[in-house]
Amino acid sequence: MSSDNDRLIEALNENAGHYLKSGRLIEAGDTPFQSYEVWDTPQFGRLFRLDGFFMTSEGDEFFYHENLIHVPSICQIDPRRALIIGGGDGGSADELFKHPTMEKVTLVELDQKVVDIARRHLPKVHNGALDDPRLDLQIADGLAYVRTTAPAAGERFDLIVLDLTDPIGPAEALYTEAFFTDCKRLLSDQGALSLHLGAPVFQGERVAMLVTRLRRVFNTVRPHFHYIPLYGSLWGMACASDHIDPLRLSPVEVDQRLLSRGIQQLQYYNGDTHRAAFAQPNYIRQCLTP
Ligand code: AAT
Repeated sequence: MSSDNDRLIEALNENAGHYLKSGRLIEAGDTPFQSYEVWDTPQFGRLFRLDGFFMTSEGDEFFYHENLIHVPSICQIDPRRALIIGGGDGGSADELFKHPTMEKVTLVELDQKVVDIARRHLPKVHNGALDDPRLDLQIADGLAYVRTTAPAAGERFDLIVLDLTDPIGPAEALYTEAFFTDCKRLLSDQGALSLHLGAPVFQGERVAMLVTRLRRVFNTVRPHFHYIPLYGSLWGMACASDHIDPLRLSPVEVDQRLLSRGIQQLQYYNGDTHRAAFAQPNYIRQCLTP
């Protein structure tokens, strides 16, 4: 048995949580916004935490980023412009650039230090996406950015990705009905919002509340669920849109689109996982029924 001080522990609620053996500390410090640590862990290699919460790791990042990005974007005919709020590690941008029609990804990250850390320590998470010429990197508060941006009709976003810390503490205001409404204003006529919701088993009220808020703003809200190893649990995500519905694509159509777009190197996502992610056990259906 290892002692508590070689463990990185994350609480999922006040009664439960999970841990990973820490391994070697590579860098730690405080930014003007949050504290950070980069570890080299035996289970997942490089691992990044903010304020003591797991953000991403090079060993499991594909579970999170592939589903957050490809579930909505495969439903769009030609995803061309995307906005990521948060996501300074570059993992979401990397997945977006796999769609050959992608012309521009605007990434609005609050904390310059997160981008610096990712460039230095997390190359297997961003795979160079942070230096892709199609990336428009802006260090700013996503809340203010979404409120004040007024793109011309042809410059609206096909996808807005909330790749944010959990809706407790600083990011709380980016999970409100008002913020979702501001995001909707920026979406194109194939537009969708993609975000993560939390752990239905351990944070059921949070997941249900977010789905309710999204349903007040968007016509079609499709929660989907994936096991995310770093987060220690089944994790909810949602695709919210007035234009696309991920349930309309069959597994075969998803696989055909992946093939025709030349997206062949994914580690998680395929037509079967796309469809399966929307299959909800009864207790989750009940949790999500208003
Ligand atoms: N790609 C998976 C990693 C993240 S990190 C979330 C990012 O959101 C952090 O870099 C943080 O600095 C940024 N962020 C927080 N608030 C804002 C804001 N207001 N505007 C812009 N960026 C912000 C997601 C982790 C998910 C954790 C699940 N438990």
